[in-house]
Amino acid sequence: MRRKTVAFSVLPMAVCVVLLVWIAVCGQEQAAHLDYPAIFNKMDVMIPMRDGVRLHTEIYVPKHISEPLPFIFERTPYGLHDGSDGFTGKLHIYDDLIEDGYIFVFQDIRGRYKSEGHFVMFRDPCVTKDPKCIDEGTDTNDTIAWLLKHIPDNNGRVGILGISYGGWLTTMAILHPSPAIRAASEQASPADQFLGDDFHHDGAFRESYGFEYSTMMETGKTNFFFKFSKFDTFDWYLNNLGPLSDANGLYLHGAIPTWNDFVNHPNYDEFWQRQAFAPYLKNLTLKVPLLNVTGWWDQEDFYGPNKIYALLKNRDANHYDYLAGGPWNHGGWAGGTGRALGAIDFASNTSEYFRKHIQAPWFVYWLKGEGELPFHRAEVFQTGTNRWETFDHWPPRANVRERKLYFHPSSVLSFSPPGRNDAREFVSYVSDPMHPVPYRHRPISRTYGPGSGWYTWLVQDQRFVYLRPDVVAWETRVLERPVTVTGDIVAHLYASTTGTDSDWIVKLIDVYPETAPKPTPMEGYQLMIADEVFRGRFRKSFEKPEPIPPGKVIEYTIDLHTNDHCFLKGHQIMVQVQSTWFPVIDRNPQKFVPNIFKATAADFQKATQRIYFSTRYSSDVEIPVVEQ
Ligand code: PG9
Repeated sequence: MRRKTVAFSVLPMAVCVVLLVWIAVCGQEQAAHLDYPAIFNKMDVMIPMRDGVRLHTEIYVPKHISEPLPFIFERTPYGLHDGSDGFTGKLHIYDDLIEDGYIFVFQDIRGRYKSEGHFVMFRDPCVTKDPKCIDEGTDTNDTIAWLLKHIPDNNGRVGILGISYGGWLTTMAILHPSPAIRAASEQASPADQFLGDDFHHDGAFRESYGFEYSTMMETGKTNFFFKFSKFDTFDWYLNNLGPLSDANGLYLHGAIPTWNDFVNHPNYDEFWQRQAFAPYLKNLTLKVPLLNVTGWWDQEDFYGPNKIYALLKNRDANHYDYLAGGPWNHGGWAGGTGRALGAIDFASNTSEYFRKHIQAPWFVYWLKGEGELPFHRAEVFQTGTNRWETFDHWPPRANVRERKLYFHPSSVLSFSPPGRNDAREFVSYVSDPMHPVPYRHRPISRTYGPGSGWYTWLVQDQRFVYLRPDVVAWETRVLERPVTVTGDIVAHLYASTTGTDSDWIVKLIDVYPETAPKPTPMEGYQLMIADEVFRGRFRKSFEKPEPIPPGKVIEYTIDLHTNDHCFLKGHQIMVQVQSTWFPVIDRNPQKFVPNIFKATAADFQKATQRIYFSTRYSSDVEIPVVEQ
């Protein structure tokens, strides 16, 4: 089917606000969209599931069909939000698929918006053979069975996809997929809410996100935005909320189930392990081709898609496991051009490229049998050089050498290990939970909202905290040749604290040159390339936290995840270390308490931190360097 009519209508901002994951792209570029009512007939139906609960579903069937068509099926907890033309705003992100010819299906999941039933955040998958057991996979399969029977002119094939919560729904659906599912694309699906996605990173609680997301989803059937009494939520979380133990008493009154789960499951117990994908995916042989999609600066679910790809690739005899990665924030590939993120310009339209040259041909091949078999396992965009690369193995093995960037005295970072002359063995700073380091520029407006800095905080210039007394840094000399980092990055931190618990945050940064004759905002810019927090109590086990012996030097291995970035000639590589990142990460009291959600104001204390770089305790960041 060819594109026939193009109407220059612009997605209204109000729609952007409720679509959440699309908000990142809304308002950045004015997009021209298709004239959907001219292309589709719309059906609005309630589809019965095996337990009788009916799910609200909108079906868009092309008016002019010359051959049976496959379905593209997306499920969501965020509502379908029909525009003034009566058509869902969700169609806007599918323009590049629409022109290939599909029947589009959008569904509110159980208990959300116009669907019946009860919403459960991350409903567990059925593990029994009980035919009445329901989960997100059975709801997907029941809907597909209904569609195949009731919608004429379908070719019997279904492609499922979704971003974030929608990506998680997609991953759930491939555990026991209907045979009609012939292609799936999880995009930014969380994989583990304790180790790396929305709610915790390495056991550290994502306070502002956890609070705002759980209240948004569980206050009613539709999205609710918590009303802060202050614009600067840094101030609100620090002074109005204070310790997490006051949240229920002051604001939530026990009414938000997911918040209560946070409080009752402070460790990586069975509750979190059951929700994580590793137990389900590590032994799964993929029956469905899967395109995993990840953004290098995804502020919500970067861990997830990379983990799902990695869990599946080892048993992938069919070659069904694919990865696409690019310079995007959460969902940024789905709309807009992807030419820039915040102040960072990528010199080409990366999101458009993904939609036209990766996503569209991939679905066409599997659902319509047209085009060529997608061959490469991974297609990723290398930032710095700003070019697309393809790989048969990801992370690549050929021409890559693990190298360590060692910390030295006088803030020097270098590939040489510390020598005998390094007299000063450590640098120290005081971490004060009453004066935490902000994770983005203040004022920190609420997470989701028009103009919020949330969507681009990972690319904010880190000079706003550089040289704070509680942020320490190491920097290489000006690079005489480029250093390309492709693959997994790991920090090894030797550190001590005077407290009995502590957070360690490591940021790998590309420092732009200070050279241009005319000042530009990019001169000296400090761009984070990789970052992570590690909660010290979990250094031996995420299940059984232990106090840190005060003053003892301990090695922390911190996974900084994967990337493809070139530090260009003339740039410098920097590492920053700090112990607070507020309010995206809750404040560690720095005194071991059994459950931080129950810590009171009196438990929070200052601590003096030391980061070591001696021959015995040589802290470093290990990077996979591509040999030139
Ligand atoms: N990052 C969102 C989310 C997914 C799953 C659980 C909690 C939050 C989202 O954008 O859907």
